[in-house]
Amino acid sequence: MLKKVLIANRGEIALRVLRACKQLGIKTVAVHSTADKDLMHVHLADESVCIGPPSPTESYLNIPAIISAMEVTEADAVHPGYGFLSENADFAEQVENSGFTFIGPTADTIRMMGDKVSAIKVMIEAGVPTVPGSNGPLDNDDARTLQIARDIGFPVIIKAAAGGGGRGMRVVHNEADLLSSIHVTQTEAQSFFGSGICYLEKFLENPRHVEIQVLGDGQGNAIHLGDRDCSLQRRHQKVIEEAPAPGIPDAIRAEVAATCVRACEQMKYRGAGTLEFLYQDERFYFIEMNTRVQVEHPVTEQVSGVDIVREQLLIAGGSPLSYKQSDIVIKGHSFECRINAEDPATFLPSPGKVAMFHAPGGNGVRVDSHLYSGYTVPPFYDSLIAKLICSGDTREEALKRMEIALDEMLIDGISSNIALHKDLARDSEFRKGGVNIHYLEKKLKL
Ligand code: MV4
Repeated sequence: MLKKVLIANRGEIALRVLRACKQLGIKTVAVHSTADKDLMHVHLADESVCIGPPSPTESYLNIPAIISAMEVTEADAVHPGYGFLSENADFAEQVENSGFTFIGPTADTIRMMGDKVSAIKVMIEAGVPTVPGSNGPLDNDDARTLQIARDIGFPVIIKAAAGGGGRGMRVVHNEADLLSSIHVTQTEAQSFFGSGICYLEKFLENPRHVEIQVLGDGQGNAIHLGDRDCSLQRRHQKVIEEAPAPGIPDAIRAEVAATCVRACEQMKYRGAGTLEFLYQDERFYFIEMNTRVQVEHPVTEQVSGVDIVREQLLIAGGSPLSYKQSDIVIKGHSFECRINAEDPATFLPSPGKVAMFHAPGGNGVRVDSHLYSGYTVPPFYDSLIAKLICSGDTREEALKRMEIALDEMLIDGISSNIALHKDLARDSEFRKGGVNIHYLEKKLKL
């Protein structure tokens, strides 16, 4: 069992990890930049260490500073949260080589999933459905590349193997543009990621973004906790997520989840993970796997009853999974509204002092936030300031609670996207369920 965990993150997720540690009786170390000394979890942690100036590269991404903080505080493990170093294989490797535990998969697994070409290969071997595509890197053989694209059929999408999350992609609609677009994407990928390797997929025009939450013990046992729909997004930033994904036939849902479990068992996956899919015309297509806890994990917790961060800590401490697949029953429905400190018109970050913060409450309402009245949101980091998670026995009940909770929520002193959420909670298409990844951007352009 872990005795002391260093939390290598900030904001709401650092607080989320701290709470899970406290519940398990694990001591906590907060590390923070000079701009973050007043963060809620820094005050609540058993110990805190300042690891550098505000710039993330010099603090939350500063590997030697974080490992040094583990040494001086004698922490035995590090929880990376999401973002920052959470999917950095070199960090995981250096943590383990220094004699500490990385709370997450092995460095090799992180590396394998970070390379989208090798991730797809692993998934195909396990029987996970993927997008028709090159199923491997493109080479210099133009005739071969052209033939692959013809076989897939246009439109196709060129993706960087080292990309992901919307970076390093280009859609091609005809043969004439293919080779030059590949060249541009490869050149960009080389300069962004240090690898120009690209692959091809059929471009799906109107998919939903549906993902499956998994847990593995690192010994070949794995379970899934069902699915989430994250289609409501703007510029690759998710705005509202929900679990379960609405309107998916039970047989299709169960079948894809079973393939995810098989993949995790085959690779002896350790910790929490998410397999991302596109869903269109009642078919799932794997695109990427995330090897971290995700921002939207609470909606899965609300409908599965599983505390995902607690499981991460227990697995890292060497415990077997607390649940068998048959213990997991998805019950009810849950939404997460991502509340950002941003200008409602321009979507630009809007940092500053929170004059007053009032969190909503009541049955089925959960607020994951590090905010408090008098706190100053610094300008250096992500603008997520709160997650409002509303749950109920039915999707309709959860939506009603979401409307009420949004009306109760008060954030004075800085701008936020609460008004956007209020609008979405009353949007008839969103209320019907099953909107695709383009819905919000189209709605906002009207
Ligand atoms: C796609 C796609 C359509 N067809 N792949 C964007 C983020 C990255 N994770 C994968 N992405 C996409 N891959 C194929 N073959 C459309 C997107 C996409 C998208 C996916 C999920 C959520 C939002 C998105 C917004 C634009 C494009």
